[in-house]
Amino acid sequence: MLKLPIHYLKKLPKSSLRNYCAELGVQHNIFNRFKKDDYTNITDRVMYHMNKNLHLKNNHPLSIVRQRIVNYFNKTFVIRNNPVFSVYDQLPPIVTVDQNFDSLLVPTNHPSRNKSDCYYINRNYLLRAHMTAHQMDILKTGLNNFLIIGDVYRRDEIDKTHYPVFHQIDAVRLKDSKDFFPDNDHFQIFEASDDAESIRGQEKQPCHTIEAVKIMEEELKSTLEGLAKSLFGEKIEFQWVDTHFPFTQPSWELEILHNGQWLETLGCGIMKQSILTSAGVTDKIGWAFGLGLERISMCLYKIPDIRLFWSKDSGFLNQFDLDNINSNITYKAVSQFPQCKNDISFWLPESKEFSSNDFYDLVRNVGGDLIEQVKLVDKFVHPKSKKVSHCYRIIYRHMEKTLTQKEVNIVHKEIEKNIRNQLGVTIR
Ligand code: FA5
Ligand code: MG
Repeated sequence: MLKLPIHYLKKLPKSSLRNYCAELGVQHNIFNRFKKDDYTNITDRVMYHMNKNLHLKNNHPLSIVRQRIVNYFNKTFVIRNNPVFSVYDQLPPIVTVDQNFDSLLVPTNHPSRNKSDCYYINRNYLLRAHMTAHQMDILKTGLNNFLIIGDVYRRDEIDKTHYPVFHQIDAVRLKDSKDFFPDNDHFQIFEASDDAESIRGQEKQPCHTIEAVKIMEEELKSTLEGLAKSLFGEKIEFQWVDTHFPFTQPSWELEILHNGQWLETLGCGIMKQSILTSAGVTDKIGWAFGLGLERISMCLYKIPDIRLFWSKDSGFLNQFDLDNINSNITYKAVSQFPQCKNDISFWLPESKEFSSNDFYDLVRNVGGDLIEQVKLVDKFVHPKSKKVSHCYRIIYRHMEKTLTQKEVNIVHKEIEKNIRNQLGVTIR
């Protein structure tokens, strides 16, 4: 059995959780116990981050950006002075494989399902890898406009912009034919087509009329451009890039120019009609998007490192004690402590699979937030034995003090010991 951390169970807002789950018609699995199996790969360090609710914390930059985005939607979409978007921001992060993937048409062989990319509790449950995992449940309640906000978990590289836990806002907006032109009874959203849904890429889905799709695309893009301008100012430079998601078609990404580089901030598209059909919605077309709160917040406040969002240092948090959440302040580094670099080289095991993400997790598990970056710097195949060697550079930096090489060596040795035992590698 997997023991969930006590702080997670203690701090759960049980009543609100029960209400949400009842409202959604789902039984929440936090009340279940979780059997471990061959898929279990969730680490203690990741569990430690569960239910911290940074996106709801007073004066936290993620919470400020969340509020500004919700405010933008409440201002932009109103009927008779009432905001139309419902907000879900306390859904707990344990979801089923069905919620995270199947309900969203993610193919069974899609790489995003791999053990090396997700934190699985067991074969049936995982920590959600995106907020879209709740889309189907909320659609089934009959809502047409909603935002879903929370923490998501992915096994990923380690650097200044990637952390195994980050936060997303997802949105859905549905319209029926009357919502397009209230005075026009003849406007059609759907057209008959013999084509299967399997056409990919940027073409519209065969069941939609081109007029409906174009109007939806225009509303989606102008909504998100308006959001970018409301956050970053009118002068923000952005570009749209075509992309692909299993649950939308066509699909796009919005990139904004940040420090001279294009940074992906969100993915979006026209919702796959078969998802709506499965949710019991037969007369509407929808758009959806998902954006990363850390990315936006890092650009907005010039926060240089994603680990800072988890800092308990008052030097960090006090800077976001704002009188007006719309003020665009610039984060000032409390102080910059030096990095320590240590390399680690090893032969990969011959009889066992090796994934870099397993290595990254282990490094993070042992070194915690002392780890700033881990990079594969060299790969080498021995010409005779055909054995494969990897060399990684681990960069250590404490956010609040200077690390000595001696302190780093202790952690580094511990990492060596752990990878030898757990990953079966041979240190060179
Ligand atoms: C998704 O997660 C889709 N569910 C988004 C979506 C929803 C598309 C609904 C269409 C309809 P993606 O993996 O690209 O897509 O992540 C969305 C955003 O989350 C990214 O644009 C980025 O801003 C942020 N993000 C993704 N990975 C990370 C990471 N490792 N660290 C910080 N932010 C990340
Ligand atoms: Mg993406």
